[in-house]
Amino acid sequence: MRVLVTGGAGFIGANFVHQTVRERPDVHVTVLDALTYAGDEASLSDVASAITFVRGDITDSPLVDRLVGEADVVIHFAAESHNDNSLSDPWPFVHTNVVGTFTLLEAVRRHGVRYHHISTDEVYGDLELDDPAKFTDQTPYNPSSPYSSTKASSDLLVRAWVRSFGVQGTISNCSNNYGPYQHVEKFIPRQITNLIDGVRPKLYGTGQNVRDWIHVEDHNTAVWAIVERGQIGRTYLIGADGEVDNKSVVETLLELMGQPADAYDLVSDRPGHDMRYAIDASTLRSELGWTPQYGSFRDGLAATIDWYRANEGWWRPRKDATEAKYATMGR
Ligand code: NAD
Ligand code: TDX
Repeated sequence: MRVLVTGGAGFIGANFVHQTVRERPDVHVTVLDALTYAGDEASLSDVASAITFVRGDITDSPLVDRLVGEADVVIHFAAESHNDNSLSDPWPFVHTNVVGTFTLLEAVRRHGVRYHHISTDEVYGDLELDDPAKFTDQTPYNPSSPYSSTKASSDLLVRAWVRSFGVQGTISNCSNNYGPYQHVEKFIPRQITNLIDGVRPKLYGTGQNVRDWIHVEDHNTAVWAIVERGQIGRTYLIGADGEVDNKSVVETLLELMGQPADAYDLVSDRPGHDMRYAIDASTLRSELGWTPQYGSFRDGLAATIDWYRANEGWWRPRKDATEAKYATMGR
């Protein structure tokens, strides 16, 4: 099987490529990635000899057309992925998330190639802290940020291309991922690398916001389950019942890294900050037989801390520029 992975030099894509090379010798992976500030070819150095890497933009229609024509399946991870950036400069989000998805959909339509679309739970908006509900595939779309609205737009394009043009597509909406190779702009790696540098973690607002954490390896086993056994046209929600508030995440990191539990700072809140995400992944479990393997969030965080300690050469080059960008946002 020939798989075209867009965004394979980013966090989740790179982990997906590692997992695939490790566990599926019958699959040949081609990565298409523009290597934006968020992409790093070094994230694929361990598997470089086993894959084909193409540097290019998913809005480059002739390039996309050629690569899709050579693939059996397209798995579309590439995106502008960070909410804070989308608040200061939304255009790249429209370009990559909307125009890029359109470009891929037109190519899979021409070539009749199977397409899986990676998306986020943020398309559903947010939940109140005391709401017993979780997101399901019936929850109405209600995105809050330029990031989540462009992801929602891309999902709707997929649904239309499946219905109107018979594209063989599936969609997954996953909750917050953590694990190796995540950019230091994101919450958990930012705090781990701050602590390595002797800087106090920074919590937005009051730290009460809840995210539903899943280890990136579990996300990626779910993606394979959908690619292999998912029903065309369906949306699958991916989550591992991992709701934790941000303050508790920081307190656990502080404890695991030998600091007092209150050694963090509260900083100004993200505008429009979603309060809570929570995924009901029962369909994925019951229909596709998927189960997450990373049971303990605390153990997963400890392993992630070890990874950032052991791989300073990977994240260090991006740290100062990331913090400089945050300084301009007052966060
Ligand atoms: P990331 O920002 O770490 O990686 C994105 C990758 O896409 C980078 O390698 C970048 O170079 C590449 N890219 C960006 N624009 C491109 C373009 N125009 N052409 C080609 N390549 C381009 O993102 P991530 O966290 O790995 O997220 C991957 C996907 O998973 C995204 O679609 C995101 O919306 C989705 N998702 C992420 C999370 C999460 O917690 N990180 C949760 C749910 C869904
Ligand atoms: O320094 C910080 N302090 C802080 O309190 C940062 C960077 C974040 N936060 C908060 C904001 C969120 O409530 O932590 C939470 C997580 O923040 P992010 O890592 O920016 O993730 P989030 O905005 O929840 O979005 C993530 O999950 C869904 C990914 O970035 C998206 O790509 C994915 O779709």
